[in-house]
Amino acid sequence: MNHNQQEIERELIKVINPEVSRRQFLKTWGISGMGFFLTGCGTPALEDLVGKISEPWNQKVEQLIFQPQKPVPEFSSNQIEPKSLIINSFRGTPIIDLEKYRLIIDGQVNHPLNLNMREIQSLPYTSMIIRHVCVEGWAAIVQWGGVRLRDLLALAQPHVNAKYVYFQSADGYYESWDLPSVTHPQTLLAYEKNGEKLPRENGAPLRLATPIKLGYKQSKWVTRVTLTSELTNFKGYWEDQGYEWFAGL
Ligand SMILES: Nc1nc2c(c(=O)[nH]1)N[C@H]1C(S)=C(S)[C@@H](COP(=O)(O)O)O[C@H]1N2
Ligand SMILES: [Mo]
Repeated sequence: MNHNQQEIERELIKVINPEVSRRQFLKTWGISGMGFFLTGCGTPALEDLVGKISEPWNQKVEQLIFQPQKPVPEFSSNQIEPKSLIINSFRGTPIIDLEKYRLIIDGQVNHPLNLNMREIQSLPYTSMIIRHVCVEGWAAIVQWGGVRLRDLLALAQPHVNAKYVYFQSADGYYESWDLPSVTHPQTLLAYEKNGEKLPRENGAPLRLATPIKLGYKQSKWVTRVTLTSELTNFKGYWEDQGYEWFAGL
């Protein structure tokens, strides 16, 4: 069974703010939205926003973000298996206009973000060599480079009641995660694979990568990250067909 994007969006709107209509929703959070990085003069620069991290906000999330979570041991560069990562896309590779591409972070946050790739790549870079495991019976040791999701959440400042994170992808794929897994130091939004610019079929410009969850949790072509206090009837593309939700490794 396959759910369409509008249906998923409607479910998400219900948990974010039951009162707003879809149109209002799009106006507030979407293309014409109130993100911090809309072009034009007078909008706060990334540095200004980073400065605001010292303001009080969700203590629980702050703890999750800054407390040391145990890292998963990594591999060395000579262990990378460049041919083993099998392309696994339920609907082919979507066409994304990189000039227009934005990553939206919204929902239960103080500062919704609307970032282009230049802004994302100006954030601290992290590289890791980990094993990707697909339930379909294959695995691959891969190097991923990108930004820690926890750094993006620190900028967005989650509300006290934020508990889950929804990821929407350009191909209609969707996923939901628990917050501690999202703030794990090895959970990245990656734009690099095995030392090269992330290929389109592997999720360019931005995909999830982590050593703590199965392959199907690691959304490719991520366009939107939405924090919520509840899970909806839609938990994830594979989960809604019976796969396990937590899917930890
Ligand atoms: N948007 C999107 N993300 C996705 C998928 C997909 O079909 N669409 N497939 C998932 C599955 S099952 C796996 S194993 C990995 C595969 O990543 P790769 O194609 O880069 O090897 O992507 C995951 N993320
Ligand atoms: Mo997979």
